[in-house]
Amino acid sequence: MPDHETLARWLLEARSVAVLTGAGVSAESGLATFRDPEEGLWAKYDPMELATIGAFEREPELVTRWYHWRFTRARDVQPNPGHHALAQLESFLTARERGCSIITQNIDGLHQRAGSQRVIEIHGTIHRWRCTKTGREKPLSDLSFDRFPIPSDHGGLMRPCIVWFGEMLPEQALRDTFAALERCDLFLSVGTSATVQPAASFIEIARAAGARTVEINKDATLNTGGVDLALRGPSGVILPRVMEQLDELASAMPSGDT
Ligand code: BJW
Repeated sequence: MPDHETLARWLLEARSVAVLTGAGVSAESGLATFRDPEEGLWAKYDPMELATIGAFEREPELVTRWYHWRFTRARDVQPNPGHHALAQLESFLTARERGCSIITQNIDGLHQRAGSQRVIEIHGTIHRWRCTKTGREKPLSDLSFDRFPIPSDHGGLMRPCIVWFGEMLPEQALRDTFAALERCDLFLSVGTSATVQPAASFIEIARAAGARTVEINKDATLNTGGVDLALRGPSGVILPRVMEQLDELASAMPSGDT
């Protein structure tokens, strides 16, 4: 049986699905991943000079300009067929009273723009910024980017609500993630290199809870050896194909059986 059909069958059987996504899911929208050796952001820029609180404190103007540029990139691209297929999967499962959570490391908001409702943003979002003094948040649309860095109303600076290296993940997002991992009987890892903790270990938690594990990725990763099924290729091609197969299987079943 082809792998995408196996996955469609597992999706049909699943009571609750957790999907971990990474930068690879947004690559086909035109956003660079982090660790691609040629095109990845970290091939061109040093993460320690941009994605840490120390970097922001040393060079607030540079770091603010960099994240403003990242925001304009995210704003100017569109969700791709992979994002749309995941939104479709959520609707499919929700209509059958089954669980579906997208746990994303991406800060770009593209899952939500594709229509996904239950998205847990474990590395935060570029669309909200907060004051370094009070922690008070504002949507990015309320900020004017006419000077860099951006002063807050309370004598601090505005920084993006994203998780930099060495920072804790948002508490509520972590709680929601662990609940989804404990609950799921099918775990999909899509478009992530599985190198950044703690997200890279979520697959172990799902596996320990008894879930089947699947990886969809363009390249092999640290997770590939241990998964029950690995589908190799672009998520914007594989996910729509899986959804097509899932719809076919569901429509071939007697009503009430899906
Ligand atoms: C396709 C595709 C297509 C391409 N289709 N696929 C335990 C051990 C060791 C270290 C640590 C540890 N615990 C914590 C750490 C430190 C650190 C860490 O993990 N470091 C590692 C690098 C070793 N973790 C942290 O600091 C985290 N905080 C934390 O744990 O707090 C507790 C703590 C505090 C202090 C000390 C100890 C513990 C926070 C991590 C925050 C990560 N932030 C970033 C930057 C955000 C801001 C920004 O965007 O600029 O988040 S790093 C960057 O990596 C970004 C991503 O979300 C994250 C993951 O990357 P992702 O998504 O996997 O992208 P890539 O590029 O790596 O992979 C893309 C994949 O897609 C590839 O496989 C491609 O092949 C594939 N692909 N096109 C399908 N079309």
